[in-house]
Amino acid sequence: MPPPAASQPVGSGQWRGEYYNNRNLLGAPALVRGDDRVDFNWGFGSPADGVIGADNFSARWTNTVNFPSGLYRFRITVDDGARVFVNDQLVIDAWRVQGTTTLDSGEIALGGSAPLRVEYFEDTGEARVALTWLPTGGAPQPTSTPPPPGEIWTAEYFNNPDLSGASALVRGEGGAIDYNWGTGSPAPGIINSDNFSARWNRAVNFSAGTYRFLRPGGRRRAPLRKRQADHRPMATTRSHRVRR
Ligand SMILES: [Ca+2]
Ligand SMILES: [Ca+2]
Repeated sequence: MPPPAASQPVGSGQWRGEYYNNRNLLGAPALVRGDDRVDFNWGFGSPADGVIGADNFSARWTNTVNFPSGLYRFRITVDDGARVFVNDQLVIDAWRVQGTTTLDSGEIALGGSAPLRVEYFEDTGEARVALTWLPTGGAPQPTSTPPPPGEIWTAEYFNNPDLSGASALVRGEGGAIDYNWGTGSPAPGIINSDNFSARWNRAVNFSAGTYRFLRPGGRRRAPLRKRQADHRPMATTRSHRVRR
């Protein structure tokens, strides 16, 4: 029979640390406590004198961490073995008897909160484990990018009816695409009153579903079936062509 688990409070934001007096996370933990970081160098000692042995023990740490959208790389430095899970996916497998070893994950796209889990075991001799992560500086996934503040359209105007060549004017425009220029120009002195064209682009957040795009006052309707089933923002660009 394992001894009753010792339990200490796990604070908000802390890692929940479960410690076992065996190498395989078996049975009930002998100790549960909050740890501020997964960053320990116990040397020849124990994580908890009198409760956990100095050899042949294991531990599991779990936490939920909020990540700004982007690409990340996780790194474990460990003696002896460890596994790292992000979103319940194994991203580093270093589960073996070994002296101090450092291993990196591949690039992982994250945005918002993600469950993290580290599993660790000590064979004999010295014991240490440290988890870190860093943004890789890679471009965030387009599907995780929120729309720009103020929901600004990028408007490009062309002095031809075909959106061809370089635009004659590019400007940000807030609000709806809802203009009545009459016999005038969208930008007198820059854009003609006739034979011009324009394109508006903007990222829009859509909840999952099917949408119909309507032209106010027009009879044409263009259905768009949203292909994504999750709730992440969808980056989309829609071209709206105007001839007058
Ligand atoms: Ca040891
Ligand atoms: Ca060791």
